[in-house]
Parts: sequence; C-alpha cells; structure tokens
Amino acid sequence: NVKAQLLDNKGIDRALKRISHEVIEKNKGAADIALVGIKTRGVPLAARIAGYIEQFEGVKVPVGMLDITLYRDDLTEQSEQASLNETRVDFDVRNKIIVLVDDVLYTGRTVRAALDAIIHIGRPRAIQLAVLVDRGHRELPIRADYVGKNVPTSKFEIVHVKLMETDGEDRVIITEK
Ligand code: 3GP
Ligand code: 5GP
Ligand code: MG
Repeated sequence: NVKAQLLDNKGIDRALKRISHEVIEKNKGAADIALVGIKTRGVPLAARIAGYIEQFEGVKVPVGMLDITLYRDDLTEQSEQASLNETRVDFDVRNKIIVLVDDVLYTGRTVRAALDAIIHIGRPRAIQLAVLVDRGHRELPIRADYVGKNVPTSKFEIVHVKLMETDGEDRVIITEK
C-alpha cells in the first residue's frame, strides 16, 4: 500500500546535484572535502555526490564508508544502541571536511554512532551531514546540513529509498506500516 511517491528518478538526481552544489558553496570549493557513506544506501549516494562534485569543480574527492547497525525489534522501533560493524576510510581524515551521507535521517542514533567512529579514526576539521530524506522524529540533538527532501512522517510510516545500485530503480516512496 504505497501512500505516495516522494521523489522519482529525476527528483533524486536534482536533489543530489543541488546538494553537490551546496557542499561546494558552503566550503568554498572541494579541496579538503571527503565523503563518507553510511551503509547500505548512503554509500551509492556518496559516490554519486562525489561524481557530481568532480563534474562541477574538477576535484576528485575521496569516498569512504561506515557500516552501522541499529539493534531493533522492528523497522521503526530501535533500542538505544547503534553499533559499528565495519569502517572503510582509506584516506587521512585529519584536517578534512568530512561529509557524512545517509539515505534517511530519523532518530539521529545512526549518525551519532558515525560521528563516534570518525572521531575515533582522527580529528577532521569539520563533519557535516547530507541526507536524501529527513523524516523527523529526532531523539538526539543532530541535524543535517544538506537535505534532499524534508518529509514530515508519522512513526507508523516507512520511507522506502530505492536506488539503481541496490534496487534497480531510483525512487522514494512512503508506505504505512
Ligand atoms: P539502508 O541500509 O539502505 O539504510 O536499516 C536497514 C534498512 O532498513 C535500511 O536500509 C532502511 O532502508 C530500512 N528501513 C526502513 N525503515 C527503517 C527504520 O525505521 N529504521 C531503520 N533503521 N531502517 C529502516
Ligand atoms: P536513525 O538512526 O536516524 O533513527 O535512522 C537512520 C537510519 O535508519 C538510516 O540509515 C536509515 O537507513 C534507517 N531509517 C530510519 N527510518 C527509515 C525509513 O523510514 N526509511 C528508510 N529507508 N530508512 C530508515
Ligand atoms: Mg540508511
């Protein structure tokens, strides 16, 4: 029971291009930028943003990934914990401006764990956050610097982010649990 389509392939592409321009604008270029995607779907999103930044600015930005699992009873009720499974950050984070990338921002617990993981590796100059969808319901004082689409949701709704790389199509839909 699809309630609504939030973004089609063109909508996703426009949002990612805008975010790429915003990253360049906010940081006055892309010289010290590095992207870190949060698995699963934050990873292809980070790769796409890196591609656009290179296209727009002529600068190749490093891309890494973090795998963070939320322990939870079901899809929308997580327990307190978010744990780090795997880190693949093969560049020096010191003095870099790290842009974390995730598909959906919800309670903020995943991002909090990601911040911990990055700071454990080294001391970046700054860490920023880009998400395709902000669905609200934060439980921690965390906000995104770059947002594809703000979607006020109820706790009973689920945002499905489908990407070419993982799902064979590009679209974002919302369903009722
Ligand atoms: P992702 O790994 O691409 O981010 O968390 C595992 C997957 O479950 C996520 O994919 C996400 O798409 C999906 N998911 C859907 N609703 C929720 C939710 O409310 N919480 C969490 N943690 N994941 C959800
Ligand atoms: P948070 O830790 O902010 O509660 O949740 C963020 C993570 O949980 C994201 O990586 C995202 O994958 C997942 N998540 C939370 N809510 C949703 C949702 O409605 N849809 C999808 N696709 N993922 C969600
Ligand atoms: Mg995610």
